[in-house]
Amino acid sequence: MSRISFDEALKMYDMEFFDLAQLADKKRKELHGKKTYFNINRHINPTNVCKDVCKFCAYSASRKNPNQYTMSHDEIMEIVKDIDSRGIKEVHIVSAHNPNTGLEWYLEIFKRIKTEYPHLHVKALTAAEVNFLAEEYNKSYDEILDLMVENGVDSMPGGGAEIFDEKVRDFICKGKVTSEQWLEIHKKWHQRGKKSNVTMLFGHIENREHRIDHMMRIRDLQDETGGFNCFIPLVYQTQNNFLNIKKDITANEILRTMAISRLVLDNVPNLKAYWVTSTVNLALVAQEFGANDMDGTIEKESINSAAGAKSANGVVLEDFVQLIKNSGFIPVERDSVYHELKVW
Ligand code: V47
Repeated sequence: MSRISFDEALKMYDMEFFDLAQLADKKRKELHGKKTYFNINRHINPTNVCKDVCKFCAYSASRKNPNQYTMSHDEIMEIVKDIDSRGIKEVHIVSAHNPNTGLEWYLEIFKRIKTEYPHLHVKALTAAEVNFLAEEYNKSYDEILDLMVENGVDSMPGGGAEIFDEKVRDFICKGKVTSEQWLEIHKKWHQRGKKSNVTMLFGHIENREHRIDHMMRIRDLQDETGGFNCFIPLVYQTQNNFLNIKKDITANEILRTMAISRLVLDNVPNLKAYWVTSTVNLALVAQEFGANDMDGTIEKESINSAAGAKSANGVVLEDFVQLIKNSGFIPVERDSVYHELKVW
């Protein structure tokens, strides 16, 4: 089958809803059957002090959130000790762009975790953080990426992709990593034989064309490197931020976007329904619209919950598994780079 073009993808938004679902489901079944992946993970957000001023962000302490915090390494290690004792396998570490800590503070987090808990998978530093660290400490991307590898980062999360269209990007997060830089950083990471994810923030001021353009730019890089494991459409959360979007995107539009991304991104193996931003119920429905991954149990989440998502305390593993089963899919625990660990 030939590849879906920009225009064809755009037209898919006008398809009959369930015909679109069926097309995406066919692709999902070819790739994954009825399996839905998840992992047992914990998010840690070590600081919310941020030099940047993204309009959509409610987490950053420099804007609407006056409660600044920066964790000490000992505090972080206390969390890691606790999660390791409970069998959690991945720590997903995302910080704000804190100009007060020094580069070593960031690197020491990974080094200490990897030294004391070498079996834990460290997923850390978005391309936005990599760009911030490179600019702040006068380093090249290559130097920062090498330091990440040396200090124990295993894979990169997909944060900071927002919307690649330059006009929209400039409006919602001017000054942060540009689209070109974001893609360059991931390309360099993939060239080191490492894997990463890629996100898209939607449901704010962008339109359908911007979303398709975003998907196309991902598809192009993936053709070159093959390094993306997963595409994660993040539904914009409306509270406590400066974008001031009063109207929530509809469930219909979210599911259409998920389905179209499953079809356009024919070279990205996994599509994540990130329950944090879509709600658990819609994430379960998204399984019928091409999604084959539900992220994980998460435990603590600060970035999206600051903007209104009901995710501050994660989900209970047994409930999560049962929900996937009840919706007619097979819950499969995976590791951070999509090796299957256990069929639940
Ligand atoms: O890049 C910030 C987003 C992202 C809001 O790689 C918001 O597996 C919605 O990237 N509404 C960080 N989203 C989280 C992230 C992520 C999450 C889970 C899994 C992975 C992965 C990556 O959160 C940011 C930004 O796009 N974000 N504010 C908001 N108001």
